[in-house]
Formats: sequence, structure tokens, C-alpha cells
Amino acid sequence: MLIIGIAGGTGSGKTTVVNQIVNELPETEVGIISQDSYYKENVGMTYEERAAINFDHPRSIDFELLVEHLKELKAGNNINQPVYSFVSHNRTSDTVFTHPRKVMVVEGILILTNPELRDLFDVKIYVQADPDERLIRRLKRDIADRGRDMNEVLNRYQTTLKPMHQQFIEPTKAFADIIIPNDKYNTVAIDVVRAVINQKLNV
Ligand code: UZR
Ligand code: MG
Repeated sequence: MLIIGIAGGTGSGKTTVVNQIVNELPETEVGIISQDSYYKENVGMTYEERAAINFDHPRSIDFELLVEHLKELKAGNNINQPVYSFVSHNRTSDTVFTHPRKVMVVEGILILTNPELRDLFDVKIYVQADPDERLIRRLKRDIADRGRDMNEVLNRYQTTLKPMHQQFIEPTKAFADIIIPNDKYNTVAIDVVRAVINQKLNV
């Protein structure tokens, strides 16, 4: 199994890069796991308390479970992935039955902050985008898809997203094997990653 970790700040375009990498690959050979599914379960908290959680700090992620699940997949076992709700800010009672695949892609803002997880990745990728581009994308997405308003997004960006990015996310670029610029000139970087994957799939 080839495990690829893809990190990068919020709005850097991780999802787009993941899609660019996996499109053209046979669906049966590739699985995608999102860090978003592994936010910790917030037991005994009110909605207001949960909404106030710093979701951009490494301690908000259940890395223990994510590491355990990846090890299970690597050993050839199936897992039940948790399902997280951004609306209630909590883990739901649903799970997603997930099979091991030849290539597993793990994506999320904080996935390169955890040493155990880093050790499990065969290839570590960081998606690089300018902060203003990231803010623009985050603003558009949170307003269109997550029911937030402009003030809320801008406040959160200044008070939480930006400092957490500088403290925890940006420094993990140093762990990356490949840094992918998220713009129209990234085709070479994407091709390199695809070549690594194809080599693995052909053996
Ligand atoms: P990406 N997030 C939420 O908005 N609500 C939640 O319940 C859990 C997470 C956000 C989180 C982070 N921050 O910036 C973002 N907040 O999801 C990461 N607030 O997702 O990598 O797609 O930007
Ligand atoms: Mg995303």
C-alpha cells in the first residue's frame, strides 16, 4: 500500500489537488481519507461550547484513531470511518465502511503536525497558496456552503485561522517531499506525483 499525505492551509486547494491526482486513476485502486472526519468527539458539551472550539489546533483532531485506522488498512483490514457534522460541530453516529486500497490519500490542514502519522506516509505533499488567495476561497466557501456570514469568517480568520496557520500548519512544509503550487502552473508537480503512484500500481 502507498500512503500519500496532503497538507496545506485552509483554502489552499487541497481538494482540487487530490482530485487532479486521483482522476484518471482506477477508482477501485484509490481511497481518500479526510482529516475532517477525524475531529474529536465532543462529549457533554453544548452547541455553543462546541462552536467555540479551536478547530485549527492539532489537539482538536483524534490523531490516535486516524493512526490506528491507517495501520489497520495497511494490515489489509477494513475500517469504519467516523462521520463528522460541520453543522452540529460533532461526530455523528454514522460510520463509513472503508476497504484498504493500493493507494490511500490522506488530506487535511494538520496531518503533517503528528509524528506518528508522518511516519506512516510514503509521500508527504504540501499544497502552497498565497494567504490572500486562501482567504478569498475560505470566504466564498463558508458563505456559500457553511451558512456563515462575512464578518464571522473574517473574525475567525484574524483571531484563529491566521495564527494557527503560522504556528502549526506553515512550519510543516519543512516535512514535505513535494511542494505543489496551487495555480495553473502545477501540472509538472501533479505529473510527478502521478508517476510515483503509477509505478506502485504497475508492480
Ligand atoms: P479545509 N471546521 C469548521 O468550520 N467546522 C467544524 O465543525 C470543524 C472544522 C473548519 C476548521 C478548519 N475551522 O479551518 C477547516 N474552523 O474546517 C479545515 N472554524 O478544512 O482544509 O477544507 O479548509
Ligand atoms: Mg478541504
